[in-house]
Amino acid sequence: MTVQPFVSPDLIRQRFSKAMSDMYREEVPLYGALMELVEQTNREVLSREPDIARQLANTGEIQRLDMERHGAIRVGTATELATLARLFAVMGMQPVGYYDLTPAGVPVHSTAFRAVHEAALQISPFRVFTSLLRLELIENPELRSFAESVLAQRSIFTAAALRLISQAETAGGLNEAEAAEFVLQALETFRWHHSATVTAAQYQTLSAQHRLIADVVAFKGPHINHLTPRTLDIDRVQEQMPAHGITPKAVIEGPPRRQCPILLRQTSFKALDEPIAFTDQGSVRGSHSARFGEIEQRGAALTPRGRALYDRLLNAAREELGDFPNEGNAARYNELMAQHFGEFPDSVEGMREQELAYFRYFATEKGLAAAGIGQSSLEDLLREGYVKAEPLVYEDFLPVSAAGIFQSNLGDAAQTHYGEHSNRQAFEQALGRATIDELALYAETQRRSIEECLAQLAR
Ligand code: OOG
Ligand code: NI
Repeated sequence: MTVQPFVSPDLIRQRFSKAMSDMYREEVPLYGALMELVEQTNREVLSREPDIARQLANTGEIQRLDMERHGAIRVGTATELATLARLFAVMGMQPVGYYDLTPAGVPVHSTAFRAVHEAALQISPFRVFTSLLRLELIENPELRSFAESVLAQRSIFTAAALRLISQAETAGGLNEAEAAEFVLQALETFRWHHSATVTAAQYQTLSAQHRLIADVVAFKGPHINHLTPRTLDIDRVQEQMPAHGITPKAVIEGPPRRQCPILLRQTSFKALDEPIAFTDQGSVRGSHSARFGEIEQRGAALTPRGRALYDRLLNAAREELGDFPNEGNAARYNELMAQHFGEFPDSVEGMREQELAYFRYFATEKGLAAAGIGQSSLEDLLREGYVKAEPLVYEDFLPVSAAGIFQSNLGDAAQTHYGEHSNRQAFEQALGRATIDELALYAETQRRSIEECLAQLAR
């Protein structure tokens, strides 16, 4: 008997990300239009700005840029979330971070499934922002138990997907044929369904409580609600969207435009109204909007100190604005953001000296050619040009931004105020494991890069 080797989880994730993108492109043509616009803009930026091209080549990000994307889903039960964690684990994706969306009036809490090691991220940085509906926040007991009973009846995974997950867990991996089948079966969980699992009236009741509750409860599964490509110039894409038949939300979420991008900037276009058949209607008569488009620009991952500064400046700008950013106050918001963020150093050196961001260190050609520098300190090596620091890219999400993305798709009517807030413990209990601290991951990557760089120069 010949032993068939396992396909690496990183390659399964890379294939799954591609399969998901192909499916979404077919189902939502505007996503295809957005992808083209992003690709074209990225090409322009790379030829216009040799420094950016050089930096991305140094860090290797240039190779992952075209396949870089994140998606988002929302699930209804602990079992669904825990099984998703197992499904994503087959593709080398772990739950990183905890996001509480209740302050923004969205009754969910979330994590991001993603690869955690820089080498794995390089093969495929695919991430899925995954939210769990907090049914305990539905005050009406009848509605809550109705939602629970509807969710209890559905199974969001195919039998073959469940079998392959168990197989991967017990055998330690999947061979080529199993991996190919796994990608196809896993995809089914995220597919759009044109028919709901409830009547039109039940849908209305759920939706009246919160549109998000209807989106999770009334369907057969957690349809992927957007897929987000990474752009190198989000302002340019935002500006060009209308000419391509795409209407963006009023403001770009995250930090303002800078020389040295930090964290994550995002913008989205409104969810599409799509025809849906309810269980008491023969033909397609109702409609539901859930699926939208989004783009993102990624910058440096911030240290706890950098993040505290970011949060302080963002809060100050929003406080001064006195309202959620919207069409009416967008210009003022951008002004306030630029003004407040003037305090945040906008150079690699400034951010490094003040320990605001994480970096990866690379031995330069000059460093590799020099002899007898093995004992020098990192600071000396940097000063002499033997080592170069490049910002470590932020791989995660931002709660205030995520809230803005949710809101822009739910409409202003969705502003509910929940008494209860963050409950990481309940989330992790549902998940069946702890979420990983993203800051520890960045610190580890930075430490490994210093070690490798010094080892290289000592040789
Ligand atoms: C997720 C919204 C958040 C992001 O990129 O921050 C998000 C959702 O609507 O399910 O996608
Ligand atoms: Ni998103």
